[in-house]
This record gives sequence, structure tokens and C-alpha cells, in this order.
Amino acid sequence: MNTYVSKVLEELKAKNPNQPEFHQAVTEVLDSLSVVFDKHPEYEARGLLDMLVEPERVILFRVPWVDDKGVVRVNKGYRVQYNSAIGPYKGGLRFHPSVNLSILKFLGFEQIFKNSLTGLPIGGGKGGSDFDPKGKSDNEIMKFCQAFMAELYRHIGADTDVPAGDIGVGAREIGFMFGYYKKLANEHVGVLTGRGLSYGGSLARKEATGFGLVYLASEMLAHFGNTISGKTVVVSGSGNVAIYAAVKATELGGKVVAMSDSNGYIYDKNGIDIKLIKEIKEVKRGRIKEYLEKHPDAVYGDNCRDIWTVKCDVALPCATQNELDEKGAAALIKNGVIAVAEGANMPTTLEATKMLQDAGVLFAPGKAANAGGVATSALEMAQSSGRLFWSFEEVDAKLKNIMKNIFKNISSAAAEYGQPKNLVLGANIAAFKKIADAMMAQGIC
Ligand code: NDP
Ligand code: 2IT
Repeated sequence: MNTYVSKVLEELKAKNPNQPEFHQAVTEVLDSLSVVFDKHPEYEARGLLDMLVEPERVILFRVPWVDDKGVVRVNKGYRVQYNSAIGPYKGGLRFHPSVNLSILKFLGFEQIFKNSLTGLPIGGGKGGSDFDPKGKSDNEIMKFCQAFMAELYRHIGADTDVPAGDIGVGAREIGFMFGYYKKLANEHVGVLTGRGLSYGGSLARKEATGFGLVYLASEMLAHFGNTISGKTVVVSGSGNVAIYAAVKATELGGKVVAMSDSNGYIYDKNGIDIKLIKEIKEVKRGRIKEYLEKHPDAVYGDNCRDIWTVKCDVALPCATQNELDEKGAAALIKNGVIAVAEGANMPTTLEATKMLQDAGVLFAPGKAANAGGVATSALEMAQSSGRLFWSFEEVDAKLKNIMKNIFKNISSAAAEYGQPKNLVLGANIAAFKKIADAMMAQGIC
């Protein structure tokens, strides 16, 4: 590794102990960027990497709220405003009990690179809370969202920082947060994306991450002489990204045979009934096991990680970080997987990624493969600013084009650096170029 790059990485680990996910995300990127720093000593002279790995601002706050029994609850709230070189901070909010600073810094760091790849003017940020929405009433969700926004509103703005959804934050939560922002700030602007269609949202934002993932996976397969049509597909998770990835993969002729949630996975050899999954997850907020009530022939496994033992050609991890480890990768390779495209952020461990690449499996990293969500958020921002409302077809066509361009840019960067199949390298380098140009132009600030 380039000596400047390895010095920055060592210092980062020493200064930020006990943040394993953050170390993992930065290590993956810096591994790729070493060759770029060899060619550009001017970046070191400007301390570019020292600045890039340090968030511009981290906000940590108390979120007190009262549950339905009248008990006072207190959660932690966060917003990591990581890098605004390219545009206003942009990235989702995650509500999940596992949320901590390490996870949000990894997500924020990834987001800088992902947002750069979209080609749109958005910087990188991420936020959220250790609040667990599971089992809470609508009233409790509303109370929590209002308490969260009571602090967050002073730090965000349509031209400053524009949050959106992520795990545990969907249309319901965005609605409650937007309502409270509007009340506090007295302005109806595009300060959150993923809004409902009746109050400034964009058509196709709900579908965008999953659809975009399949568009990118299709581009990758086509580039290497293959297609998703006729392939067996496994999709982990059953949330927003997973559902619309499964919808699009099916529409393009793939057969989705397995999906999961944090409790377990279902395998349906006849092809997953996605309408039923939507009913269970989007309407009833239920568990994936309930699938068996309508399809008793399907098989349920009570360890969600065993989903990777299901034989498939294409695997789309769409649940959470580090869900696909060496054991999962070994099972996929043994069963002849052709391609893995990451719908979630960093779902594959560093070791598993290397195993898949070494075995010749096509591998599309999340920062490229799942960028369709945030790209469509940027299209929502454009519609808000212009007081416009584009049709589903218009937004979907723009999304498709963005994913096509992302694939083109990452595969040509990979080829330029002599490793045409290494899309991890290609994505990191292609994303970095634009960030570096913007940071160099703006000086030490
Ligand atoms: P949702 O909350 O809609 O769904 C999350 C899914 O992942 C659920 O099926 C959930 O199961 C499962 N899951 C969550 N945490 C865990 C865990 N610790 N172990 C096992 N399974 C888990 O979230 P999204 O679909 O929005 O997000 C999924 C992934 O995609 C995340 O990595 C997110 O960062 C990423 N992403 C999301 C984008 C978006 O636009 N929403 C854009 C780009 C990336 P259960 O219900 O049991 O918790
Ligand atoms: O990880 C992600 O890219 C998201 N959760 C979506 C972010 C956004 O601003 O739409």
C-alpha cells in the first residue's frame, strides 16, 4: 500500500478505536485508492486523505419521547455530515437498535463515494437512532419521529443536508418527520426525500433502489456476455430494497426463489409470490414466516444467513451489513453462482468479497449497485426545486440511464487500472476522482 495511504489508515484506526464497521469501509476504499495516490503526490501535499476520512461534522443528540403507557423513553440521535465537496449532505436515516457511531460513519463514508458515482450534485451524510420501530404503535412512531426532528431540524435544509429513509425508516416515518420539520421551520421545501406523492415526493423513488440494483446487475451481466433472464435469483431481506429488486428481477425474466428477514428465510421452488411478500411486509408489517400460511409447500429456515445455501445463479444481498461472510460465499461458489450485486450497504465482508472475486464471480459493490435510490432522491430534489412532477416513466428512464452510466464509468476505471473485472476497484477510483477534483479546487477547509 502507498505509504501516505497506509499512514492515514493506521492513524484512523488508532484515533477511532472500537469502530470495526467504519474501519472496514475505509479499508476497502483505501486499498483501491493506493494506486491513485502513487500517481498523484499533490493529493498528499494537500492532506486530501486526512480531510476525506474525517467527517466535516458529527451531531449527537438526546431524543426523549413518551410511550403509550406514559413511560419516558430516551434514545440517541445522530447525523454525520461527512463531506459536502460535491453538494449538500445527502443520505438516509436508519432506525435500528444496532445503530451506533461506527455504523453511521461507515454508511456516511460509503455515501460520499456512492453519491459521486450518481453524477449528480450531492455530498455524503447519514444519520439515525438506536430506536427500534418493531412492535411500536403508530402513535409511538409519530412521537419518536417528532422528538427526533425537534433537534434535527436546526441542522438540515434543502440546500444544506437532505436526509431520506434507510432501515426502519420508510414512507410512514418520513411523513411524520416532514410534518414536524414543516411546523418548526415554517417552510414546505424538499428537506427530506422519499416523501409521499401528495406532498412533494417523486414517482419511482420507492422502487428506485431495487430497480436500479437489477438494472446495474443486468448491465454487468450483459458486459460479460450474460443476462438475468432465465436465471435463478436469491434476494436476502424483504424490506424496501429487497422487494423491488425481486419485482424487477422477475419482470426481466429471472426466477426469485428465496427471501428473508432477520428471523429466517423462505425458499419457494415455484418462485416467490412477491404480491404476498408485499402484503406481509408493507401492509401487515409481519414476519416472513407467515408466507407458509398461504404457501405450505415453501420451506422455512430459522437462520437468515442460511439463505446463501440456496442454489442460485445471481445473489442480491439486500438486508444489512456483513450478512454475507466467508461461509455464505463458500456456499454460493459451491453452487455455481455467476454474479453477486449488493443492494444493501457493505453486506459482504472483505474476506467474502475476495473469495467471490478470486472464484471469478462477477461482483458489483453496493456503492455502485444500490446508488439508484439516492440518485432518484436527487431527482426528487430537482423536482421540488423546480416545482415539477415527472411521470413514472420519465423518472424510471432517468434512473436506468444513471445506472448504465455508473456501470460504464466503474468498468472503464477498472480497465484503466488493469483489472477489468474488479468493479470494487473501479467504483472506488471512479467515485474518488470527482471528490478529489472538488476538494482540491476548494482548498483546505
Ligand atoms: P428495510 O427496513 O425496508 O428492510 C430491511 C430488511 O433487512 C428487512 O427485511 C430486515 O429484516 C432485514 N434486516 C435488517 N437488519 C437486519 C439484521 N441485523 N440482520 C438480518 N436482517 C436484517 O430497509 P431497506 O430495504 O431500506 O434497506 C436494506 C439495505 O439497503 C440497508 O443496508 C440499507 O442501508 C440499504 N440501502 C437502502 C436504500 C433505500 O433507498 N432504502 C438505498 C441504498 C441502500 P427485519 O424486518 O426482520 O428487521
Ligand atoms: O444508503 C442509501 O443510499 C440510502 N439509504 C438512500 C439515501 C437517500 O438519500 O436517498
